[in-house]
Amino acid sequence: MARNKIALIGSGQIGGTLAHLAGLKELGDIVLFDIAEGMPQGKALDIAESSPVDGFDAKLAGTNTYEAIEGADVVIVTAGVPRKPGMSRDDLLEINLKVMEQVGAGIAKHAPNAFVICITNPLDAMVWALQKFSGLPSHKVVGMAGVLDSARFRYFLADEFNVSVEDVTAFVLGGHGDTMVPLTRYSTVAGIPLPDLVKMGWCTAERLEQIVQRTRDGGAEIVGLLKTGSAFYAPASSAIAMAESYLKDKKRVLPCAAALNGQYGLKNTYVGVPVIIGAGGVERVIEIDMNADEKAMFDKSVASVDGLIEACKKIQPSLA
Ligand code: A3D
Repeated sequence: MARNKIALIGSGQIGGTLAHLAGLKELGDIVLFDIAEGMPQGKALDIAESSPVDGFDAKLAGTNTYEAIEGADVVIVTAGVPRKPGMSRDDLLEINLKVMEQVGAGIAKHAPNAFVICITNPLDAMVWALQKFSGLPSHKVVGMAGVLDSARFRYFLADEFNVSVEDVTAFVLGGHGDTMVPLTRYSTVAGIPLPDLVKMGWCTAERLEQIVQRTRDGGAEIVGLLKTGSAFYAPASSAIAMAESYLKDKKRVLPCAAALNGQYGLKNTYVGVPVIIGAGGVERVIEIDMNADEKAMFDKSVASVDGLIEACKKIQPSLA
């Protein structure tokens, strides 16, 4: 059986890390695409030269032409510009919308059967636009944000409670950004929900709220420290988990920005919700029960995503 083919559109900080991880995990052959000449070729060669040391077999190629992604099984999109200190994700909208138009056309022409994972910010609006520009079925185009946001939440909780990250599950809903909705009720340490841990005296409700806020600000915290760009290791790991679930038909339940067609009472939009990812792409959107507070936070988050989608339609009327 031939190896899977993974195309990475954008070979910057996240793209390079994705290529390295996909190689280490032997997910398939890897094509790094970028508009910068020489850079994807250089990264591909560098990672290929690490393969004898780490013991993985994968062909790596760098390219500046879309022909090279022909027939890709998975396409992960990071093309565009990242945030600099002081910039919000939304400041990136206009520049990255143009990039999504080019990328969408390239995917439609050369990899129409791929499972597409978008990472470019502002995430929910960009994945919505990429699906429109590419014309691929909406269950094959998904956005990465919730896996990263919940990983941050899990890491902070594990650190606070001094337990293994493996035993912390966490649940984050809504758009990627300041309005994301970390759901404490559905987040657990070895199955014990966080509100119960507060009752058991593991931490105070105030401390838990601080951790929730740090999760919401998790991206900005890294931008502030790095100064020259945004997070890339954890975002890459998160997208690889989604790609792996698709390629191996693992049917993992992961929070992703998914197209809603009536679920949660919403249509024609992309919002972070729990989904099952398997060989069929997004095989199911899971509709969870929310209490009044959670629903209010979710609605606020949806409204902020809707605002960005409307802004995209103004910039690019063909999307309306
Ligand atoms: P960076 O290292 O700048 O890489 C982006 C790459 O895209 C660069 O190499 C550019 O040359 C390339 N590029 C620009 N325009 C095009 C084009 N038209 N076609 C192909 N390639 C192009 O950024 P990064 O890898 O750090 O981040 C990439 C994106 O991910 C940014 O939009 C970030 O804001 C976003 N991001 C999202 C998350 C989420 O959780 C959703 C987290 C971190 C970063």
